[in-house]
Amino acid sequence: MKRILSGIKPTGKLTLGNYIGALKNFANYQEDGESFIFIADLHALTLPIDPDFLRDNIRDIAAFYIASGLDPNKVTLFRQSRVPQHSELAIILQNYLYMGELSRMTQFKDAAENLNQNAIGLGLFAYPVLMAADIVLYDANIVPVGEDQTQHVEITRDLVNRMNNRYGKGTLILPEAQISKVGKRIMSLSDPTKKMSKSDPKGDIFLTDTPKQIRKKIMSAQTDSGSEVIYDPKNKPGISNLLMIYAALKEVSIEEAEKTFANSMYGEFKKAVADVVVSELEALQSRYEAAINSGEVEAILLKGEARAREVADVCLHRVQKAVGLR
Ligand code: ATP
Ligand code: LTN
Repeated sequence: MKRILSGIKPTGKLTLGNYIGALKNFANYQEDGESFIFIADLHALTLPIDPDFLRDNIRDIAAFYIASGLDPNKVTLFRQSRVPQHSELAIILQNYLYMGELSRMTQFKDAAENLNQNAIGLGLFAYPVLMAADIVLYDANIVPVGEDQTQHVEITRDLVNRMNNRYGKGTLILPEAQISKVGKRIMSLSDPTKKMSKSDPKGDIFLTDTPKQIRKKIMSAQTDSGSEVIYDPKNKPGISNLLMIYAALKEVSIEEAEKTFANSMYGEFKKAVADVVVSELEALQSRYEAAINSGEVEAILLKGEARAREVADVCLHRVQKAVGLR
């Protein structure tokens, strides 16, 4: 049976980008194999974050996992920091990823650019080591993520090949990124040349936004010159982004979405996009409230963590044995 693994860092309020690029897909995979979906709380510490804010974000992601349709009886849901095997394996694996390749990672370069050179934590630099540990620890075959995470899965694959060449085939399982065709990269509504991301909230739609906020943001989203609703990310990034959002939520192809709006003006098109987002997020929010009010989130995580520790021990022991620690 295939193993599926993914996670989200609790660094801020979840966005529509997180939902379309990651969250929404997790539920689709739960019937395809054994899924491990976690909250990457250790990764959230790689940039400065307020402890109470972090705690709130962790709880929110857990509730959104449940709200997005992940069934705790089928999927193992857990906090990364409660499964010490992640840290133990990362300490071993850090010896097999090299300074040169780590310093070329785009996410590191982008984050480091905005920091004082003397205040870049080692954890930020070593982020891919921990992420590789997250993935291989569960012998994951499939890693559903947004497009921006491809490089992290690639470096994990390099590491797996390196370990397997050195210690024998089967020491680690080779994972593969799964990136959804529609919605792999949702852009900011205020600047459609930039990714919508929770750490740069300008132009974001948050999963907790009210219908009024959502409509306002979409109706004032930056669009392009001309009046045709066509998919052309280079020349029409704003309209293309809205088409992408529509297609992803309606689960239709971009071509089908284009056809639907072939005779529409921008205003009419934006209204239709807003309707779809509002209806999807209203339903999601009511399931989110139900999850929080059920009082069961903590128990679900504790159960997931017990299971995750059991599964993780198998790979950790195998690696310890391979390298000579057992
Ligand atoms: P941060 O701003 O803190 O870096 P982020 O909003 O980019 O965070 P992550 O926690 O890094 O989000 O990502 C969680 C998942 O959501 C990843 O699989 C990532 O690829 C996906 N994702 C994030 N933003 C987008 C986006 N704009 N479009 C599609 N997928 C996205
Ligand atoms: N780096 C990812 C979060 C993450 C992750 C993982 C995703 C940490 N470990 C393992 C998939 C598999 C991000 O969302 N920025």
